[in-house]
Formats: sequence, C-alpha cells, structure tokens
Amino acid sequence: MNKIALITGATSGIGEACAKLFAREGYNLIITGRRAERLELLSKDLTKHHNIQVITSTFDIRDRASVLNQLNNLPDNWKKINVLINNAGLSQGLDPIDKGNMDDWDVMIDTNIKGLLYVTKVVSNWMIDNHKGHIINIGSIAGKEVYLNGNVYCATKHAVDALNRAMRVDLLPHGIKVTGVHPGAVETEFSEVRFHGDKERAKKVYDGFEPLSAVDIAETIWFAVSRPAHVNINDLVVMPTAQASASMIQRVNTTSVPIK
Ligand code: NDP
Ligand code: 8X3
Repeated sequence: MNKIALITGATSGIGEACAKLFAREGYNLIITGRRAERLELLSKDLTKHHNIQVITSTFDIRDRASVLNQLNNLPDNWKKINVLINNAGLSQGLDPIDKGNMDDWDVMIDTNIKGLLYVTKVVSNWMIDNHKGHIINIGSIAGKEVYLNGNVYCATKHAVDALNRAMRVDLLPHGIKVTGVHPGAVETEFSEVRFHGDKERAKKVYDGFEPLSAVDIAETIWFAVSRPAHVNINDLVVMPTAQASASMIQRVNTTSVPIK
C-alpha cells in the first residue's frame, strides 16, 4: 500500500513541485487548489508516469464549509494520510500599512492562517487516529523577519511560524511530526499574484540573481520527510545564496539592494 500525501496549493510553484517529487517517490496524492483544470492535467501526468493514484480536490481554502465538505468526503482509505503539506498561500499587495488594501489583508489572513488551520484540524484528527503522521508547514523568511511594506503578509507568516511550533507541542503525545520550511525568494507565480497579475513587475523581483526554484524547496521538504522515524526536523530557513535576509539581495552589477 503506497503512503499518502495531501498537498494544498498543488496547481503551481512549490506545491506542484512537491506533487511531482512525491509521485516519483511512490506516494498516492491528494492534490488541492482552486484551478480544477490544472489539477486534472497534473493528475493525468502523474498517474501516466508513476505507479500511483491521485485524487484531485478543488476548493477555496478560505471557504470553511467547502474545506470540511471536500476533505470529509474523501474515501475512508484515503484518510490515512502520512504527510500533509500545508503549502497553499499567497501575498497580495505590497503597500505601507497606512495605504494597505483591506481586501488584500482579508485574502492573506483568510488563506495563509485560517485556511491552513481548517485543513490541519481535519487531517490532524485522522493522524491522531492513525498514531502517526507528518505535517509540513510552509512559512517564509517573512515569518522570521519583517520588511518594508510586507506588514500583513509578514504577520500571516509569523502566525504560521507560531502555529508550526504550537502544533508540535499539541501533537507531541500522538507521535506526529511537525516541520516548518521557510524559504527566501523562490521563482514561482508568487510575485505575479502579489502584484495583482503585473508580470513585468513580478519578473523584476528575480532580476540579477539566481533565486530558489520550487524544486529546491520540494527537495528540502523531501529531506525532512525521509528522515528516520525517530528524527524530526523542526525548522528550516532556506535562502538563495545571493540573499542574506528578507530585504538584502546581491544582484549582478550592484551592491546589496532591497528585494522589492
Ligand atoms: P504560487 O502562486 O506559485 O502557488 C500558490 C498555490 O497556493 C497555488 O497552487 C494556489 O492554487 C494556492 N492557493 C492560493 N490561494 C488559494 C486559495 N484561496 N484556495 C486554495 N488554494 C490557494 O506560489 P508559491 O508556490 O511560491 O507559494 C507556495 C507557498 O510558499 C505559499 O504559502 C507562499 O507564501 C510560500 N512562500 C513562497 C515564497 C516565494 O518566494 N515564492 C517564499 C516563501 C514562502 P490556486 O490558485 O489554483 O487556488
Ligand atoms: C515570500 C518571500 O521575501 O517575498 O514569502 O516575503 S518574501
């Protein structure tokens, strides 16, 4: 029987790279996101190339009823989840606190904190029933530091950092591993989403240095997941070599300049 991983936000970037890597390692997958067509394409591709099964589950992680309905309606044998990757998340906007867009704030708080909590509540109960499991929480360097105009996104990722530690304490009696992975700049659709679809502005974020790739983070997650049963990796901060902190990046032909 293959192990099972549930990956939220598998329609692009880090989540998609995790789905591909875990499929290669023989995991059956539950992949989620809002873009059903992308989930279906990914599912077809993974099942064609690997001897695994995939369930696609389309929901907006901010919609509590939808999260509960989709997850609770999974077949019982799919509820024995070995690995949960709490990856779905986003930044919207990059404005000083006094000029922030409150709709952007709601989206970030509802997705990055509340959505992660809804999924975790359901899956952690199944892990408790199974007396095992591993939860990977994707935080960010933005959860370890704050930077100019990052305010609410940073706050949500600080919350993920706190929840990562809190989950480890609460789930200790049940033998469930909890790992936080906190990347610096990873080139995905992240910046395009942050800048409300402005591709030109998004591209500039990664100009003049080599950012992390989604595969770099998937491999880091796999390292944590593939440790022996008695070893838990608590927390990993993973940066591009050219990035020293959230706001310091060494770009070609420049000295260190702010990232945004
Ligand atoms: P992408 O934009 O490429 O992927 C984000 C994923 O999250 C998509 O699959 C998207 O799916 C999903 N998602 C977003 N909102 C929702 C929602 N409301 N309901 C369900 N799914 C949702 O970005 P990344 O891969 O870079 O981001 C993945 C995680 O990594 C995020 O938590 C991000 O904060 C974190 N991170 C990213 C860094 C970077 O530099 N890229 C650095 C540090 C952390 P869909 O749109 O189909 O719903
Ligand atoms: C994404 C990285 O530095 O843009 O979490 O916040 S950063």
